Amino acid sequence: MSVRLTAAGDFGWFSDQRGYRYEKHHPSGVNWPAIPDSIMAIWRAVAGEVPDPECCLINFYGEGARMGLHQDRDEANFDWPVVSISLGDDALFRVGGTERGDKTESIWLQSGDVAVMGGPARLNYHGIDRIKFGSSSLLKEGGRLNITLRVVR
Ligand code: MD6
Ligand code: FE
Repeated sequence: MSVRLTAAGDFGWFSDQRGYRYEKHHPSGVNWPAIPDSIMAIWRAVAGEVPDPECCLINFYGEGARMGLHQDRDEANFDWPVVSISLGDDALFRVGGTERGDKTESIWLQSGDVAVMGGPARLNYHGIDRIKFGSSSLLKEGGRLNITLRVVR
């Protein structure tokens, strides 16, 4: 993983020498800010009849950043979907099945695209192979923001 990240909501995603985990506070000790209403509205429009998200993870991909194939499985209940919002530069998203060796497909995610991984696809492997740096004018200095929403507990 080569992205930079921050978070909003009741939990942020954090990594240090002890590994990756959900944390109630920013490393500085303050609470994460509330998830903005405009982002909550997207969750309510696409996630279905499900609890509100508890984590809004904000990843920034600069030139050359990528994210290796992974499953999102650090949450307590896989009945709830993960919703992902893409902003800025185009990104090549690869998605496979629930086993690491399964066949994969790739699609370009563009600014404004919203992806939902839920139901039988909730635990599918996925990642970002590359971004097309400078393909969008949304962010003045280029790059891509990906916002993911999750129910954690
Ligand atoms: C990204 N997305 O688009 C990485 N996870 O930058 C994810 O890792 C992801 O798009 C769970 C559900 C949807 C996703
Ligand atoms: Fe993911």
